[in-house]
Amino acid sequence: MLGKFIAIEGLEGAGKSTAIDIIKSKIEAAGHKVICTREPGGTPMAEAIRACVKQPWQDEKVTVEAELLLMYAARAQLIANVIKPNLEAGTWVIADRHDMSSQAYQGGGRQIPTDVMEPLRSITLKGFTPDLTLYMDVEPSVGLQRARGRGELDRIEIEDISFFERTRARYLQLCQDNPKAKIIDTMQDMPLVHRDVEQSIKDYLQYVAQVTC
Ligand code: Z5A
Repeated sequence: MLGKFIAIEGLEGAGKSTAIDIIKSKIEAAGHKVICTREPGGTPMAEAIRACVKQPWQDEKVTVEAELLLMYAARAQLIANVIKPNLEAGTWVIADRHDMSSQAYQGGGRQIPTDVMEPLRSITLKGFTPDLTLYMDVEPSVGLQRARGRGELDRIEIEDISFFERTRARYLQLCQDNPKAKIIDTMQDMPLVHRDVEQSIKDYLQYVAQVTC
């Protein structure tokens, strides 16, 4: 692929939105065209799936299997219609969440076994992975307090703290096993978080410049 695919991951309230703004402006300043995506979502069909996944369904129980399948359906649409065509055209793509979210939330939080998830990952991704993942790490109690300050909660945000603790633990484990993932400590004051995000993207841009010349 000519463009690069950068995924930003983390629990709610981790500060992904601000990190994405910083990263986008640094990459553009280096002369690359950039688009941003969000998951679930990012195409008309995937946005409809997002609305479906986030809303409470009153008396109908949303099964963990349905939630899992919807996440991968939305991802398949986004990869085929937006991410890959843009990367092939040389545009860089910054993703607000990607597959690591499913591994952490559905695999860790919902405790879906890896042998159930792997076939879905394989069908959907076909080996496609981010060139760089920045995981914005936050303790669940801190992140949820930040996120909940914003108002109404969606179907996943109302889960209890142990769900988010399992999700965070899985994120940390996935980052340890992935040499292309970097952890940013977002419990620091904002200027320090922004400094670390800037440094990570500066290092990555330098690395790309070296390997392409
Ligand atoms: N989900 C899933 O289960 N499986 C999947 O495969 C995928 C997703 C792809 C998407 O919701 C939901 O779907 C999400 C995971 C699940 N559910 N939950 N729960 P979303 O897209 O609506 O929500 P989000 O991705 O979690 O976004 P968010 O809550 O907006 O998080 P954020 O973008 O990281 O937060 P922020 O807006 O940048 O920051 C939140 C506030 O904290 C803001 O006021 C900041 O100014 C403040 N903040 C940020 N950093 C700091 C620091 N360092 N100090 C002080 N204050 C800070």
